[in-house]
Amino acid sequence: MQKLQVIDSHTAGEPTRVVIGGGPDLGSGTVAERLANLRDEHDWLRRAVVLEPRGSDVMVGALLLEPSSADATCGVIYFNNVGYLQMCGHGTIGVVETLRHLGRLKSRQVKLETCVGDVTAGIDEDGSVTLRNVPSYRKGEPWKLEVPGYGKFEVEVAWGGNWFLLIEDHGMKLELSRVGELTAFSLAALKAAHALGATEIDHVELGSCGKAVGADGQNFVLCPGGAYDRSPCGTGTSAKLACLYAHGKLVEGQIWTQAGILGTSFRGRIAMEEGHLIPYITGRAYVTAESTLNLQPDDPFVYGIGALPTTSSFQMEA
Ligand code: PYC
Repeated sequence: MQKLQVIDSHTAGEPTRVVIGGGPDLGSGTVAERLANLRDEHDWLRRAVVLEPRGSDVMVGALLLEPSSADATCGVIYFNNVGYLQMCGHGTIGVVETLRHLGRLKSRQVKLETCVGDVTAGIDEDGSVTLRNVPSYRKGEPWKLEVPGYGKFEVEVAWGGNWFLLIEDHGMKLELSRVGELTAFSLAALKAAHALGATEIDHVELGSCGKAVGADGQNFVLCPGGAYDRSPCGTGTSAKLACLYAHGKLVEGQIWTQAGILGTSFRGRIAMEEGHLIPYITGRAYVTAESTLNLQPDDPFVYGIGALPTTSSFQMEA
């Protein structure tokens, strides 16, 4: 029977399941090449790790790899209920906390290879992790998007390691009790943006003032696969910082506290380095379990339940 060793954690409420042993040999090459191999030849691993009954729609998986350069700690591939993520901010904080928990860090500084470039992270005195993300930017100017059934909204598109459609003036309250409405609106907006050819966008970020939760901003982030991010989303916070900078509302070094829908928060700031806007995101992760996943060949759901009428199929219709 095949077995996978995993460590579970959550970062500001959003879970990460790190696969530390038992995965397939993906050969050598860049993380992007090994991701293509995992996706094309071994997608069973993603399904077994994050789908029900072992996982759930909200679970993000992270497969650790041997690094391809000597100065990197490891490579990492992120995945979720419907496929592969290019980067993951909360997941990176979870991976670093997992490596610390396992005693695998030689110093408080970590360099991880991802399929969109190297990211570095440092463990702070209080146990939080500060991630130096990939260069981020807003794509073009804000524009008006007609969302059928809802109206016309000013939107922005930004890269923070994943592609985000950001909407601030949506007129909806960002409250946990309204997750159904927020999800339905986000899916409709995503569908409208895709219909206009912006098919690279895979996350929607609804923003609002964060005063009620003691932050500068609050967000609701819908992930590919239809689950909402329980954390303020590391790549989403990076995209937001890039938009704030483009509006002249954030300067280098200024701290921006970004709360998510649960009211948990990340601290963000930007630095201009070699002409690029680099987001620094600080958050805290907690290890919640160390387990072995058993993959019994006669289990009808050994590779997960793929056809439940969950938010995943909801997303596919969008
Ligand atoms: O923190 O970047 C993030 C993220 C992406 C999807 C879920 N979390």
